[in-house]
Amino acid sequence: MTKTARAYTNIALIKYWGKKDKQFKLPYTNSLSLTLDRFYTDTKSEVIDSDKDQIHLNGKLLNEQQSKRIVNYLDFVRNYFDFNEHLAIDSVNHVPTSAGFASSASGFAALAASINQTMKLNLDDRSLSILARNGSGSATRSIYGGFVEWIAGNSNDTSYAVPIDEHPNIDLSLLSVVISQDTKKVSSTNGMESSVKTSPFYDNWVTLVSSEINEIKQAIAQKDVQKIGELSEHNAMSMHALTLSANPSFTYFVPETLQVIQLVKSLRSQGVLAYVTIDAGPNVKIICTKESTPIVQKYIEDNLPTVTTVVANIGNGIQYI
Ligand code: 2P0
Repeated sequence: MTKTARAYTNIALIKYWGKKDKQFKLPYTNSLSLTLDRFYTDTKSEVIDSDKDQIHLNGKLLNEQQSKRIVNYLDFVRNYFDFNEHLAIDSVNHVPTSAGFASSASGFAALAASINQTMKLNLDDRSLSILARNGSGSATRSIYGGFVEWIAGNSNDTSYAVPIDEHPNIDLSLLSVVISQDTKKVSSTNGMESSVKTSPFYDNWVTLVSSEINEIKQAIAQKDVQKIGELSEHNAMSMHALTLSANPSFTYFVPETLQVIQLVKSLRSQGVLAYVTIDAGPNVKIICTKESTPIVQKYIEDNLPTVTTVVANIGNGIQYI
């Protein structure tokens, strides 16, 4: 009996936004994330006597169209590791869309870990992060817990995640503010491609990220949550500036996104520790401390009654259950 592989989602503090190689999902820059404890994917797999893979997601058998991305990934893995067997995959997402997080990071990290076990590939964590990257870029980082850096590299073998501090003793929580659960109009893959090709600021982004990665690693070592927050917020705003400066321009922000940003700035002017980060969607994540979390949560909910909030803390790397 193979065990269930569990992977947690992660939030990028210094973001991945742009591929220099689409086939292997090699990014232009390093990125740095925090793995979260609340949201995860559980995946089991087994070899089946069939010439087709069978994919169950949340208890439901996916049709050909729905399972295309996963089957393409399994084809890649079969080809890469030179095996022919087809697999039954049973994956359960505990990353509710209502929590405002995408499930591709935990989804492909759990899938890679599960295949590693079932096919007895004996991959170490580094190779597992390489395998997860070929499913989705952000999945590279979900192999490890805590603070994780994805080294961009320049080939399939040199682009992988490394743990910075898997169990940091730091007073940092993340408040997720859920504004909309609608599917985004521009996927991350298309959004980053358009930013790379058409934003006049893309080269500046690459330069900025390399310095912000070094600065945030220092702030993590010093357990300086305020500095981590300042760098994360600036990096997120710079990423979203790439969407606004693309041609044609686009944005993931909706009016409430800007309202949350204003509320956080107002709290900060009152001395409350709170900084925003925003991924490729309208929802806002707020970096807080234990002390500031309930204050921020109440202030946001009082001022914006239509949003919901969820608190997450620092999570672990891949587990087998
Ligand atoms: C990140 N995001 O670093 C960035 C920040 C969204 C904004 O990685 O094309 O689903 O599968 O590699 O990983 C989301 O993009 O994209 C993402 P692909 P992915 O977390």
